[in-house]
Amino acid sequence: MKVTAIETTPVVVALPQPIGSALGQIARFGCILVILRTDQGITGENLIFTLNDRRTKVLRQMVDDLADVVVGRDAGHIVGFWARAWKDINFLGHKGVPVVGISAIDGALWDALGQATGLPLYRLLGGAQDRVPAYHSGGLWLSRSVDELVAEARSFLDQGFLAMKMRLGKADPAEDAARVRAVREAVGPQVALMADANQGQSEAQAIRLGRMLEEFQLAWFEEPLPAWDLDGLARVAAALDTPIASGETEYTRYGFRRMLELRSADILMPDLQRVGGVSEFMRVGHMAESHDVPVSSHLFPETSIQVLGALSNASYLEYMPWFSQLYLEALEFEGGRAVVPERPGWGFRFDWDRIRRLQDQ
Ligand code: SMN
Ligand code: MG
Repeated sequence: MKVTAIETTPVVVALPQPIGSALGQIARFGCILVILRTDQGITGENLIFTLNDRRTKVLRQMVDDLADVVVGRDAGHIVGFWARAWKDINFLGHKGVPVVGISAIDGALWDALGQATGLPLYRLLGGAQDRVPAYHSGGLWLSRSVDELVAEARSFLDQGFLAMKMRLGKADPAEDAARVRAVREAVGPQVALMADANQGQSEAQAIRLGRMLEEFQLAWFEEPLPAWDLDGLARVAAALDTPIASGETEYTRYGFRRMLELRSADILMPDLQRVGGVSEFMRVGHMAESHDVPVSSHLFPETSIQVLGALSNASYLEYMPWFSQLYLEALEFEGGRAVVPERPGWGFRFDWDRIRRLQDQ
């Protein structure tokens, strides 16, 4: 089976209302849908995006421009594609947009392989489990009042979730601590509660805030420091009992290798779009396994579930429903765990009728 074309199509997905985080306000997403065509009529799909539809054209151009690395080649030689593309992007750099381009095509190749073999990716990748614990991440924003936080946390429990994530980043750490206290009291001691600072703290602030939060038994304290400060993160991790989760802003095996060497985080959180796709997520997952470090996913629940289903050190799937409306199928949950689809490839296909309606808006 040979790759005949890579096609990209943009679509903007708007949130019902803007949300606040330490990354700033988020109102919409600029998505690039990737379709990989083959001479057998089989297609592979994938999705990448930018926050607030900013600089989306650059992502699209990167994917379009990498097509010549894969078109005309064997669609099953995914490792070969990755190695060629890695060499090809050397001059532009081995982080950022070039790696997102590789991720986009890598994921589409894996989906095409799944479609061709009839197997879900988690089975093609080895298969570890068909259920993955999931936490609700689509709420508890910094922009919510304490009353809204409590109501939203309860609604997640009513939906059957046993784990959820809130955001940190108020100017006064005592206010962050009060908000965590309110949510912890609303959900009780059994629920896994995560808190994400979205890189908004200095090392001293992170240690002080982390100490204030120890009593709430967080499942993890996420991305306290700017993503480039892996040494500082290691010191924060050493200073606190609460586990540190990080990695959504890190790239490839080389970035995660450094994190593991430094012991920057207790839980790694690769993001399928930044890590380098399915191939690199698996490499990072296995490398983390050799350090007895668990991995969680970042965004993209419909696709990330297949890689977590293939790793014995998978911790939580981040359930963020932002792009769910783009797919024909919906994720299913049972007892707080997401069900890994047994359908081919990702197990989720784009809903082109819905996508065309969004493009016309
Ligand atoms: C996050 C990522 C992207 C946009 C907003 C918030 C957050 C997460 O870091 O982990 O979900
Ligand atoms: Mg995060």
